[in-house]
Amino acid sequence: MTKSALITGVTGQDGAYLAKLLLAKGYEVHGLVARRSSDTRWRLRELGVEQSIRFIEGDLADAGSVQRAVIKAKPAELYNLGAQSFVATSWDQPVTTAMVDGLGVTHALEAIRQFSPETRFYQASTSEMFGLIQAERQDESTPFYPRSPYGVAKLYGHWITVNYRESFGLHASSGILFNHESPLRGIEFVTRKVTDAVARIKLGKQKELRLGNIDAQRDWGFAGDYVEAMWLMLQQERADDYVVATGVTTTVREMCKLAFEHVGLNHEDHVIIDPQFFRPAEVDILLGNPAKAEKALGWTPKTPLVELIQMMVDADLRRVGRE
Ligand code: NAP
Ligand code: F7E
Repeated sequence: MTKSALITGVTGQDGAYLAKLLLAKGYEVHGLVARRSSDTRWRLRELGVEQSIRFIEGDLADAGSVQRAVIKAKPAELYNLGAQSFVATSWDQPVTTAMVDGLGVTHALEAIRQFSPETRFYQASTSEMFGLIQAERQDESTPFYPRSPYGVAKLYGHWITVNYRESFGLHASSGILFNHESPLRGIEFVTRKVTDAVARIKLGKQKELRLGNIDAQRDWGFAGDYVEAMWLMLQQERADDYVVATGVTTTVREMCKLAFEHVGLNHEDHVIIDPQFFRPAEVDILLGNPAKAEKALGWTPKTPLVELIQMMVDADLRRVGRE
């Protein structure tokens, strides 16, 4: 029998890759989409899956709409990827961030608890919950210390997932994913901001690139690899929490260098430090230990950062070239 999946955040970076993965596995894929005044489906078009998705209108902040989506899709698996996911915005819109990224998780879990308790649930947790790191390499047992309203809201979402698993026996898993990028990454995130700028500078459409704290370090992987880990979590007999990371950390500065070098340019000739991109509180360094996911799920990251950045620069060169 065809399995049904419901993805919240289906129009986002991960939603698009996950939809493609599930469709390839033969799932019927439903996507919860919030009402927007302009088109948000470009990623689904780029991956060629827009026509195959059954869209259901709804908003994670609106409990009734999430319930109706669960009743309509009758999903065997619900992937809760919808979120206000940009950390910097979370200081400007802390309440929206808490509503969607925090309470929105409860809305999804409640819908399952009341109307579809057999549905398996995936929560998109994040390395931002580690924030001011309490261990050199972060794993599932590392204490959390979020540093942004986003991190705080996500921590609530994480614990409510654990709590519903323990309270009601739901098959609810939380993937603690470290930064993952792709050519479909939103332009506001640092990797894509850099690769888009590199393409524009190379093609003579831009001269400089303004960045904030380029000494920050991140454990960056490829989104296409990471959605496989999400799926694997929901195929396990028991629900659990897993860190998904590469185990390698790199500064923003070094990531820039890789991107500029790929087109024969020197980042030092173009990058300008601009205080407007510094954050009220920073996560200085993240470095994940994915040993549990590797052992229990058989998952390993496949794409090194240099390959990922080159893939992103090449995609942006093609896009900017078409403009
Ligand atoms: P993204 O590209 O920003 O996508 C977010 C998605 O959430 C979009 O489809 C967006 O819809 C949707 N959304 C926003 N507000 C909503 C609402 N009120 N109701 C329903 N949907 C809403 O994020 P991503 O990079 O794919 O990340 C996916 C999830 O993983 C997010 O929960 C993020 O916080 C988490 N995460 C991401 C990373 C990472 O490095 N990418 C790491 C750890 C965890 P619109 O298109 O209409 O705005
Ligand atoms: O910043 C620094 C910035 O916005 C990375 C989200 O997917 O991953 C993402 O959150 C680092 C930070 O991602 C600029 O200060 C310097 O230290 O690409 P980012 P993020 O904040 O790590 C986690 C795991 C998530 O869960 C989130 O949803 O880069 N940085 N200069 C800059 N960052 C941006 N955006 N722009 C700059 O100009």
